[in-house]
Amino acid sequence: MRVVDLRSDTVTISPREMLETIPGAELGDDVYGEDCTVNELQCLAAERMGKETALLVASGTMGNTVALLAQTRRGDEIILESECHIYHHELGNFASLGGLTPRLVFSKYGAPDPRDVEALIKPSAFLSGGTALVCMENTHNRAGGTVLSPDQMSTVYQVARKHGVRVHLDGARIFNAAVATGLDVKEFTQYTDTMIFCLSKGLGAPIGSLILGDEEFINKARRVRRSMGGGMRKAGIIAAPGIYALEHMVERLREDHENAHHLAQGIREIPGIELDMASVQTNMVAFKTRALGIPHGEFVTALSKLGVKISEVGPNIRLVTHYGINYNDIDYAVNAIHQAADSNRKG
Ligand code: TLP
Repeated sequence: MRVVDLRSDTVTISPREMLETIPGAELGDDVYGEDCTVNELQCLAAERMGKETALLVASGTMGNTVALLAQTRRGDEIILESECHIYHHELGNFASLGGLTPRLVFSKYGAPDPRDVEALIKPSAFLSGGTALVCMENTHNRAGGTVLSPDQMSTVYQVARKHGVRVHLDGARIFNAAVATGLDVKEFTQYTDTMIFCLSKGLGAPIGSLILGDEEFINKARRVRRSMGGGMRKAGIIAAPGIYALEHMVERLREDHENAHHLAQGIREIPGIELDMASVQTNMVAFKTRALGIPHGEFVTALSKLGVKISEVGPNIRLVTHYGINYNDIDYAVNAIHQAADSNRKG
């Protein structure tokens, strides 16, 4: 049976040309800082993001965790958007490994109101840790891949700065935000002190994420990474496809966005499917089937029987477009969704 996998952009199979960069990669021991290919990737990433320096880590989760631990102390508070990945999908590392207390700020499309952020900022005192960090996520996964505009990021950043609080960006999919708006990625990243982005999502690399910030922060991050067993040796085999991803895979994200839009258009009229077109801004389509009377888990199973893999993320069903998915696959998925919805009505 034909299978169209829309569970996540993390399932992307890297292009052959990308994987062919691996055998020729110049390698060295990266714990000694001697892997030329890793160093090249880190320089390239820092340059693209307009940050002083960068550090390669195994995953986005490791990147966020290392970044949080490298700039906070146990007992500190961090301000998180209530639906963010760090809070929902990273197994509470900020608490269990970092000893941090989350203070949540609510939003509709992932962009917190700076006044709500300001209201949560606490000075450090004897009775409480005080706010060490404000985090943002762009694009915002659980909101449906929505973009925080540079203006929205800027207002939160200004509020944090006013109170001497640092800002971290979970920019796992920050290039999707840049491509969707036609802006240089630095327009976004100028409004954060530290950040991560992922190579292994829409950019299609097999492994890896980068942490970025100034030298002092990255030196601390290197220590935390090492303590977690994340000091990798000949990591150039990860970095080589990462360089290819940065050089060849960014602009094509546009295709994923067009496919997601086409998908959303194809299913938005199905009676009982609740899909907010305003949330369809990048490579994700999120909807609910409550009004159809089908629990999300059952809808996911029904679709998989029709050859379309989708997932349940938070309060939504989520479909994600990515490299390897074409217009034809989207039509196939649209048909399957119509079929599953129709058979439920008849049944
Ligand atoms: N997100 C995954 C799942 O964990 C939900 C996905 O399929 O979307 N930040 C954001 C905003 C993310 O969406 C993810 C992955 C991460 C961090 C973590 O990256 P990895 O999976 O590399 O640890």
